[in-house]
Amino acid sequence: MNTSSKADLPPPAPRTYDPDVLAKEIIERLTYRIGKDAKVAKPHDWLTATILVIRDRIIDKWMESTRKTYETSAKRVYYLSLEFLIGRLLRDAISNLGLMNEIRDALSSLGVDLIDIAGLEPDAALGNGGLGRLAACFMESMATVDIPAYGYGIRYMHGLFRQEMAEGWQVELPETWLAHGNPWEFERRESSYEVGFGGSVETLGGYDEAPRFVWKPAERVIATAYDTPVVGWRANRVNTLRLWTARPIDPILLDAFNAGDHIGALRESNKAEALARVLYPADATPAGQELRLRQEFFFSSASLQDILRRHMQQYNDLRLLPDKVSIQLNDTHPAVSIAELIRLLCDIHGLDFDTAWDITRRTFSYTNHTLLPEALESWPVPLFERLLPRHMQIVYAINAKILIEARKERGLSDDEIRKISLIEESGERRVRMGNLAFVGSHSTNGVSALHTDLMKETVFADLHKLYPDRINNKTNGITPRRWLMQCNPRLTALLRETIGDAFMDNAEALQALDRYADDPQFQGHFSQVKRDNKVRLANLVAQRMGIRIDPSAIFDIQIKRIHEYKRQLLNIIEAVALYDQIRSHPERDWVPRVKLFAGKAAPSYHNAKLIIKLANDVARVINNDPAVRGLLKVVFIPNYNVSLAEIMVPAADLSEQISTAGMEASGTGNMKFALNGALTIGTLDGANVEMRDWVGEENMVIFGMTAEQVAEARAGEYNPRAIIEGSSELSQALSAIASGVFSPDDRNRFESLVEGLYSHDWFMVAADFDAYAKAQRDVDALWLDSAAWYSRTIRNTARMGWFSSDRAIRQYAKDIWRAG
Ligand code: T68
Repeated sequence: MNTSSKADLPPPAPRTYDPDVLAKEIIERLTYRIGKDAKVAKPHDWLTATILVIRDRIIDKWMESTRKTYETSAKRVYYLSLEFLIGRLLRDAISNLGLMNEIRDALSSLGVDLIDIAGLEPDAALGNGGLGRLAACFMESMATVDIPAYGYGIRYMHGLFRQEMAEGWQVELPETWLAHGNPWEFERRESSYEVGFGGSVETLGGYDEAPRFVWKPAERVIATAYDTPVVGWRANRVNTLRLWTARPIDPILLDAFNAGDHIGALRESNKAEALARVLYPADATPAGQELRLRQEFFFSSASLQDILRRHMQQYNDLRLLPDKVSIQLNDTHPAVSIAELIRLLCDIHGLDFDTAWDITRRTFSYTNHTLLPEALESWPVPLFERLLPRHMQIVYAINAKILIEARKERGLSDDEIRKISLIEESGERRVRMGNLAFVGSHSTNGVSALHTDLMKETVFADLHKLYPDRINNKTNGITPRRWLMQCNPRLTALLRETIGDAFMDNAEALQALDRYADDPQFQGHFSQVKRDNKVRLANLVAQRMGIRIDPSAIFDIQIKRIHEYKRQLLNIIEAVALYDQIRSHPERDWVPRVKLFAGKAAPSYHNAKLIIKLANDVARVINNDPAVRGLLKVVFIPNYNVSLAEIMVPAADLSEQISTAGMEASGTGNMKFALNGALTIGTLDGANVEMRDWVGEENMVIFGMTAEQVAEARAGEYNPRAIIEGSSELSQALSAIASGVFSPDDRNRFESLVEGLYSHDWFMVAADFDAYAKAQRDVDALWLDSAAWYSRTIRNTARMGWFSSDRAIRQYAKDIWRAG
């Protein structure tokens, strides 16, 4: 058959949305794809069959989107991220296709309940926390606002570990999301690339020619693509999430095998496959492992080869790359891409260094997600050089260019030069990935206004002086599809009845709700929705943990990674102080409260794991003390993930966003809660600051030191001991914890944690404690005035539209990518 006749073939007719047809197709998939008779099919089989039917509807749109990008020569955006914290996809896909009622009816005609089978889908937990979840929200928004985009990452066989509790201690177990296969993805064997490691660099060319460099890697692996379609709202567009898996070049060393070395014969294979085996579970601390650097290079190289192949096939001109391609680096994890693109342009495609450098800078942009010094990635020079010898040369060449320019044209001092160098010289020499990402891009953005300002003053102060136009802000956002419409169908229905459907296409139309904030009837409906969501969570807690919680109490929720800067400890200490107060003053009108926690700690983060144990120990004592009379409960729900968040967020009355000011780059949980009608108790940190600007100071409970005050206290003579001794509530709570009231089996368990507060208290728990406790009593007072409470929480929902990731993506597209 010749190609023109293939191209002339009409595409198959798009699939219909008729429930009867859908039901027939589900049975057809069950029979012919899964090989099961409906009579004996297990719930998992129904799930797979349903996904396959949905997937067909997506494919129609997917091909249309891909074709349109090609035909209009549109610019493509590539989002490179080592993490995509997607969660479940079924409900997202059905709802964005507008197929919810049809699928529900189709399944129920077959005697199958959609909710039941949807609950069997495993979470794709290919991320640690905010950074990975942001990537997932951005993928959905890019499809929604019609930007031709590809996400590139790694198809980890094991995502973030499963957390179990053993007597209140976190235990990590492997997560196996692929155990039942993954019906969403398509393996693309034809999209396979070689990725090298180690070896040496040969220099070629005569004495009167420019040298040419040839990297001869000692090891090579194959990267193979797996594609998952990402459907935008109303299926406007379907984009691709392309995740790489690693395979050996030779699946088995046959000589070794035949010689009887059955294990050794698989060594290469195991080594290759280790690359895509597990997600590193460290949040905000560099993993400091060779395998991590290998993962970073592996997916960077495969992605760039793929991007260049697609570009060359369509345009056959590398100089057009910055006009047709934007590559966004999600933190520094893919920053080695900058050196890899230069290598591919120079060594493979024959461009000179200066041209390659110019193309590279105009193509890349970089998002920074943290200021924590311990989290800024850097690699020891010997390791980098051994694994990536050619890239090490390129890093030195970039460094020379930047530093010579800075010295000659800008007259920078030695000290200033030292700070902008790509190589850290103090102690062991290291490659600074943040500086590489900054200089190799045309844009470096922070994720909230405060974080961006602090970036200019701290980590990138010197680079900012040299390149004053480069740093810009793109405040984070969340997708209102998953984080309102799907996770909170009751509130969505109420909103539609009240203000119509406009908010479903434009979250900022939620503003129309503002005028109902003081309407008693609407408040009644709004509070009933909240109550229903709380009952759902209370049932989950009862089932999973055997703890009864009362839906009429304040549900006070802190869910996020466990980290000292996020100050779960402050919240727990306040619970202990409140416990003391309730017992000492039984005559007062205490407001019933349930403090809920969930979150994972990095397996090597000692204090974070101790904080989890403390939460559990405190919970056990408080929940079983009859003197508390049920007025306070503390619950730590194990194994926090996206699906659990989807149940907890709509059920919150109070959202805890209490990080030490200046430490949380943005936060996105804060946005999810406020959108779903929770009141925020929070510090002026990250995006909380902009939330206050949008929802109004009177509609949040802000407390504590500002970022400036924190910096001053740290630079001056902060004396936490004096502060603790000056606060009777705090010192009593701390001595109860330190003396073993909550850990009778090991009285010294929390001594070190408490001692850390007395001796340095880097995260200013002591400094903020009294303000926090007072703010909590203000919350109690407000709760007792239910009209005042709901008028505030309704205004939160009404005014959070700006925090949609659609807005964030439009800003990236306009200011950074010039796409769409
Ligand atoms: C988070 N960062 C920020 N890092 O902490 C949060 N780090 O304030 C912000 O809202 C969010 O990014 C999105 O911008 C992270 O989640 C990591 O998960 C991480 C993972 C590996 C290494 C370092």
